[in-house]
Amino acid sequence: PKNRFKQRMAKNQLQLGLFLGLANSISTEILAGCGFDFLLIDAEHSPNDLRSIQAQLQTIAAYPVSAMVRPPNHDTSLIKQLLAIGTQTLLIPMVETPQQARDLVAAVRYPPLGVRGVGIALERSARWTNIPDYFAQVAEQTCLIIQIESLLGIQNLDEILAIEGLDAVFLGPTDLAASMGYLNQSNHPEVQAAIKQALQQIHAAKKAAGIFSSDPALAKQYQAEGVSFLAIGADTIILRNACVNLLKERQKY
Ligand code: 3PY
Repeated sequence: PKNRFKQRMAKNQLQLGLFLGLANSISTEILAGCGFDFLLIDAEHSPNDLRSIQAQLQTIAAYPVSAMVRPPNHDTSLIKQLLAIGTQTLLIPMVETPQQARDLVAAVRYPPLGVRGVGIALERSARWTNIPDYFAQVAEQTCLIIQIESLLGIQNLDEILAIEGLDAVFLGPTDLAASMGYLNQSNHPEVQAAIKQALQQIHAAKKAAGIFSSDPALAKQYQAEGVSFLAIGADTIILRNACVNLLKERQKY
């Protein structure tokens, strides 16, 4: 299948998405029908495993929304499994050095460019069959996004951006703020200045940029600064807020 997220990213179209931490196909199916451009299945901070991720990929595939998966780390074997179960767009957390970025590019590509193992008879990505142009399709549709979310990552950004095979950079304001000594203060002027500067560097390298922001005013500012894909919330917090607000309203009566 085509990777609509990657196609829209190439055209610089604004895409809005949601983090999924509930780790279940029923809530994911409800959210898949809401009109988001992408849904990020998170395994860094949420209890998603390979089976829950695969079930959600199957669910999302029935709707006009793109799936993205964030593994908990850079483990090559895990990345191989995520690709095998049909992940087309990967968001890799905490990339800090050019070597890490090069290793990630190698992990998502088949030889000779990379080290991804070949086992298509067992893989959902190949639909368990021998599609004639499978390898060309995979090369075209796979989208590798790295997260820059630490001071070291920011310091190495230009060198990282020069590495071939990275499709986009996603900034993580919360972790970046923490690494700059401003835990839980992603609105701090120094953090905002670092984000603005990073966006300029990403733009100059002709790469797409994404970011997380649930604050509408900040999200607008990031868009003006060159962000084309935005995660604007998480299923967990939306569910909680909706319930808290419902109870607040009813206590009026
Ligand atoms: C961060 O802000 O650090 C993220 O990883 C996005 O949620």
